[in-house]
Amino acid sequence: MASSLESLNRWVEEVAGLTQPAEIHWCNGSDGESRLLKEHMLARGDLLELNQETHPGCTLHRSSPTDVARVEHLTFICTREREDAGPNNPWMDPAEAHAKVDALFAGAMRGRTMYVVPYCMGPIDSPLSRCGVEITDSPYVVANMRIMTRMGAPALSRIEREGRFVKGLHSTGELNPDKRFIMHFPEELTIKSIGSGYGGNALLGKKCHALRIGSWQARSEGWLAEHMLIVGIENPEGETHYIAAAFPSACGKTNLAMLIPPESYRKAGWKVWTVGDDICWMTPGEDGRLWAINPEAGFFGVAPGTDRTTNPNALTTIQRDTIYTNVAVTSDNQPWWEGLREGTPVKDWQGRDHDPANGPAAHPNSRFTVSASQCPSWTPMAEAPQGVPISAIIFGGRRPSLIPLVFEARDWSHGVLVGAAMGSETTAAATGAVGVLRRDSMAMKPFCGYNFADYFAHWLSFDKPGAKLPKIFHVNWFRKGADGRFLWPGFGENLRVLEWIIGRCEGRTGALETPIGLVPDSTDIHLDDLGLGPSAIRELLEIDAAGWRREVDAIGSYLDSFGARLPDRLKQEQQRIATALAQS
Ligand code: SAT
Ligand code: MN
Repeated sequence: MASSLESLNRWVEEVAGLTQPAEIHWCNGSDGESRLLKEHMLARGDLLELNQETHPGCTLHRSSPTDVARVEHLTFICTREREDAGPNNPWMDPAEAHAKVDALFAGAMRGRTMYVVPYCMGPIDSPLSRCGVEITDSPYVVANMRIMTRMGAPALSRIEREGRFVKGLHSTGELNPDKRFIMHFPEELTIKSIGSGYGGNALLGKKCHALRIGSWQARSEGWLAEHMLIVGIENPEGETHYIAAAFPSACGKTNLAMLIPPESYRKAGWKVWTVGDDICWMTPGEDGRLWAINPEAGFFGVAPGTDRTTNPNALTTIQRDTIYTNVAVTSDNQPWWEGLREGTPVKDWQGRDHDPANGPAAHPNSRFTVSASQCPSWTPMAEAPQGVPISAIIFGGRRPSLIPLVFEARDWSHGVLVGAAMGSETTAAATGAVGVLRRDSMAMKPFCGYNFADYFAHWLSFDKPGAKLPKIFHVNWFRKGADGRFLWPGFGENLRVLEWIIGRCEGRTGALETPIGLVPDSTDIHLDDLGLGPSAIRELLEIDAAGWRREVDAIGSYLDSFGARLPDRLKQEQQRIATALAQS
């Protein structure tokens, strides 16, 4: 099956000419195709079968030990003008980048099958969705793309109808970190990725298309492509508010998206609905509100820490038909990771006999890939072509000190500053040091496909007459006390914070004005039956003026690093807060 779209056929031929595959397979996404692919991978050892009694349909993939996470230093934005990529991105001249990777792609698929994977990001019939085609020589990538996107014949039909698609070329190459590049050409709507088979580097629909190229498309078309979960909170009156929340990788987006309400809330009738756990595309609707879709169809979640106590919905979701990557296994071949209370690992993520001297049994960035529809809290609204209306946007990161449990921005401009100023400790989702505080604006530092200064301006541009924008909040679940322990219990209890946020959106809950924004008084937020002492509550909600003066100075220096392209309004917001703090 080739395509009726000439430009697609031509590109596939061109790529085949360069990479020299033994054969070409156009993926139709059918069950039969998927079964054959799985058998092929099991035969080759790309996949290992897990315990089919406890985990029917589940398999394990062990990646190359040097290929376990995103590689930000090898991920380039290749725009004609360096300034368009901004100081937030590694940049390479497009001609140089093409020459560099094309040399690596030459003959790279010899002896391999080249898969042509048409996919749609978002519900197949949604005007907010966008399509792409990934060419890859990795059957593991094909299997993951089938779970993570709407892949196959319906996507190809849409592409043929629309005549446009994002081109993504991928090869695992030699899996050599010295010959690994993830190149983005936003002006050509093209991605070229070689030398890695890992998630965000290789499943090109995800970070490469839905965020880096997507953010570029969004800017020119007037929408937002964001690193956000989408969750619906239904109150006892049966009204559902949808919230979009940006946290860096491995900071709890999946847990928040699948939250199970605490007992007393459940009894009162609160419900939580999962729309997405990682990416959100938002567009202003005719009513002035922002309407959001989850462009993905599955979860590519972090396994470690996932347990019946922390995220029971996720654990149920991944009980069947799941691809596990780099987890450990028990003696009866069940998947295992740190934080999972049941079971004992006997083989580590590299397949060695487990020895704690070698480090954790599961890789800290080990993952599960699973269809979102298997999640007990999944809502059919995730398939709604018009998306869901967003009531609140939340920003947050891992901040052990200073940042209170929750605060609300005064207005949209202040909210954009709050997002731009986000900081978080780094995690194992990317290679490099873990636990280092860095600025990660809107959790998009690794994912914004253009200059952050222009991105902030784009965010500000949504504030126009007739707009009914969501309120913007900042949360911090990761605050630690003097003893180094987390002050906040997190997980299901986070609903208490969401309840306050929804109350603010409906205008029925109080807040105190402070120089940094609106903060709940301990009586505004429902904490009394939580067992936290009054001093912990005070610490979680207090504003340390001296600490904040230093923070706002640091935010000022960060904003200055974007030079003259930074919108004045952001700097004015920062100065307004600095002045208010100086007077407090
Ligand atoms: O980039 S991945 O898709 O591998 C996961 C993440 O870091 O959010
Ligand atoms: Mn992510």
